[in-house]
Amino acid sequence: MKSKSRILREKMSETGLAKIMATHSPLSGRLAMEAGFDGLWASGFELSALYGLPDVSLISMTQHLDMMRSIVEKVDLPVVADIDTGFGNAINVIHAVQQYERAGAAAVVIEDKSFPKVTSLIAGGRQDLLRIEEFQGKIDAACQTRRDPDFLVIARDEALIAGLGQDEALRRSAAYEAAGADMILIHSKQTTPDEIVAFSRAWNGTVPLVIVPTAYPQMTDTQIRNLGNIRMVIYGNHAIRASVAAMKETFAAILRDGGSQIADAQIAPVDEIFRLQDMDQVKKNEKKFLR
Ligand code: SPV
Ligand code: MG
Repeated sequence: MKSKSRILREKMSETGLAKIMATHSPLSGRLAMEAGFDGLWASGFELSALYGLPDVSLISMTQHLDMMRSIVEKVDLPVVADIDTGFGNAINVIHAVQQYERAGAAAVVIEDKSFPKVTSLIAGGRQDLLRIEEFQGKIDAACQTRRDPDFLVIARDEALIAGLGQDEALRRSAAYEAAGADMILIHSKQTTPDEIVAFSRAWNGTVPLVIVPTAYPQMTDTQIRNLGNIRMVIYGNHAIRASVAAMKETFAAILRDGGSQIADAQIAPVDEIFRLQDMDQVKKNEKKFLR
């Protein structure tokens, strides 16, 4: 049987661009699969938000791993695990990669921030990056730890997020490729794609790029493909934002209308939740086994 890492690699080479949706639960993962996404992003931001916490290294590795494991068990798609800084230094990375690979992740993304990190898209955030050599050690440790050679180690370059400019971003990405990274995630919080387009055009490394176009949503799949060296796009927090918008609307409507009579028609029917819970299988099993 093909590993999920192999499936993800093949998806990128066959289609040219893997489309990955963020998840914070098996339920949102299943909805992303049914919508047609190629893979899932086990997002630290989404899980932090689910717990009502800021994304500043407060969620433990165990919490995130448990969530990812429950997604892997329920959803038949490759999962790209957002392991932040790797939960510490290269020693922590070794442990994390062992755990995440064993739990069924297809890839890990490790970012070059110092621990504890600060969420990338916040205005005026404290963005301290590691020395390049130190982060190279973490990438090397991740590569040497994986058991499946197809398991993807993706280095996340936060130089643009930290305001260090394109030259530093290119220097870092080249160093991370030299350390063994299979792909480079280049992140930007500019509200236009210009910075990412410029980086992509200037990138002369051999490994492909990953982007997370949250701050610049105007960038289309076609524009991404046309750049030629981006093989993965992660829709980084759309599951949690869609949920928040839907819940706010429904809760307000129920209070405003003095009951759920109007809201009821606008939300998923209970039968749809039964379907997502696989209740039909429970019924079949009852018939078969309850004697
Ligand atoms: C996440 O979804 O946890 C990410 C993407 O790392 S971002 O929040 O844009 O940094
Ligand atoms: Mg994250």
